[in-house]
Amino acid sequence: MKKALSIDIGGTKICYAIIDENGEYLTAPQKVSTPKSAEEIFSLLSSLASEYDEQIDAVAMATAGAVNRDNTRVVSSTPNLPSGYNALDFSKISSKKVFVENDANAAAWAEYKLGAAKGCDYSIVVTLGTGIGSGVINNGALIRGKSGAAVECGSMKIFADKRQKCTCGRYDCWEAYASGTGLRRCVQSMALSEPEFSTSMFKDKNIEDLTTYDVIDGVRADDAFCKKVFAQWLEYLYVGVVNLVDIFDPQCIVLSGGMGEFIDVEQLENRVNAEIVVQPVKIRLAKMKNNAGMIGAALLALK
Ligand code: BMX
Repeated sequence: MKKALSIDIGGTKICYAIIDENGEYLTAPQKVSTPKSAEEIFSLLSSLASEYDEQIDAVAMATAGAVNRDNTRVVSSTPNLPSGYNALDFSKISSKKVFVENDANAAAWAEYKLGAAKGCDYSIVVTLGTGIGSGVINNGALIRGKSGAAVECGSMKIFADKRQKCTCGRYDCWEAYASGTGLRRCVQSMALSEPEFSTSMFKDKNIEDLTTYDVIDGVRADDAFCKKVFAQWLEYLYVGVVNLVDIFDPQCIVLSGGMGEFIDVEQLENRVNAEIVVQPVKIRLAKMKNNAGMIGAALLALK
């Protein structure tokens, strides 16, 4: 049975584990904070690869950022990753095969092979985290595009009149509204505009300190203001999902990320199906939660 050291690299944390070609964990996933510079990330990855060198056949990486067609490096990324990251040649971290894939593409592969999209040769995974990631399976294969970078749908524009700047420096990317970070922006701006904030459980908190977690806690506690914020965030999510379904005509869309459990998936599915021009779609929550990227990267690396 072949094994990979699989590493998921995000802007805030790096997770890793040894995973076999069936997607089973051979070691418990471990988590470390993402170092602040590209050089430190590279040396951390190199030392992990040498630590596990004798136990593995390959190093698999799921990373934020658009990955090249050779699956060796990132070709473009938002400032959620440190400057210099795109220049790193990951094939140099180990003498073993190193396979790099975009985190959401890897998650899409894992959900297709083992999770919520199993059996759906036409499926999409949307990851709702710091940014919005997406991976599209078309006829049983990932859509890669001419440079490997296809379907960075967090960068899809949802307004044309420059309402909100995105972390990438452009305006009105979908992820500026419907990511986890988007929910934080939403709560902070609605705290200024919505009368319900004055009776909210968070009314005494500094507006700039309101977080995504506050909204989630408020929704759990039935707080009217937080429910209104979450409903607005869901509208942003809905708009993007409709666009994706009309473009790719998938059998199912899988939503992944911590906010998933608060989404009324059935209601979202009904609304989306009432709007689209293609045939009806199923909307599901991810089965593998935050580990899908690591598992998908390992499956792809050992394929
Ligand atoms: C951004 C982009 C994608 C990534 C997605 C989810 C960067 C650094 N990231 O749209 O490549 O798939 O975020 O990333 O360019 P996460 O950080 O939310 O996991």
